[in-house]
Amino acid sequence: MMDRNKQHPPVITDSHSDQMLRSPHGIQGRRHRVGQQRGKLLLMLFFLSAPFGGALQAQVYDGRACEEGNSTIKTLIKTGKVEGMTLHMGITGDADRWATSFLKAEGKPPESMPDYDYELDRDMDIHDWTCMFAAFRAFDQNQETAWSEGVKGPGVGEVLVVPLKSSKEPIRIRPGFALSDALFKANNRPRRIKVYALNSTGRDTTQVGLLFWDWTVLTSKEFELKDSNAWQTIQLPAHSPAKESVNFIAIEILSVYKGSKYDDTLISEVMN
Ligand SMILES: [Ca+2]
Repeated sequence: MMDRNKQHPPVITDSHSDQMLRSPHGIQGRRHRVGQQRGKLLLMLFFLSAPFGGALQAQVYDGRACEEGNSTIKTLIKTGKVEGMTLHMGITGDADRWATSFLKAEGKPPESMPDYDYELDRDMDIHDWTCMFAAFRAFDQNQETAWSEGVKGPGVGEVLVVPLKSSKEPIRIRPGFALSDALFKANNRPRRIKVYALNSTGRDTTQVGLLFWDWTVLTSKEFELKDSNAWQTIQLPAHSPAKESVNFIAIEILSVYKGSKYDDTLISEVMN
């Protein structure tokens, strides 16, 4: 367990954070499987401010540890409809519930993760550690962090849910582990994917985030991605969500380009 009374590092200024980004963090465990992610692991302000326009106010949170994926998403894309399945988006939100699985950190957590979220909260280390490859890493507006499926094998059939700004604009996707070309090649990249436009009719705003529930599939389409460490653009058929302000897609992995070292499939960023 983390020592919640530990001495906190000094406030990281911009110049210091740049230095820390270039330094080893002593993070062990499964990090080595996908290489060292540099420190911009948790920019929850970005998470909150986009794509929702910064409607939520930052408060002091402990951060919830990521524990398990959300298998109900598979029911949704299979049957086209799921009642309930409340997903929470916010600082203590369901960072691990927006995908059917995620790669869990293994080994001993570090004494302290870099507090890039310092101004928000001084003690989200357990969140930072356990959520290292959780779903929201694919929509944190940082292409150096990534969601990784967490099942045995390449993760065919695993699904990631992503919020988008628009149902009409093309979708930009950065497949694989974009942090470096070496890591991109070492790990699996999605090849064929099936993308589902989702609708959530149940919505609420709370002090600690946004809630979404009652889901349907509006349309879907398969795509073949290029094996390139670069942004790619896909476009779904026209569809009409109940509310244009926040939209969702689900991305199902159908096949992969095999990694040279690891059998984990990653997606670094999805947005529009
Ligand atoms: Ca990311």
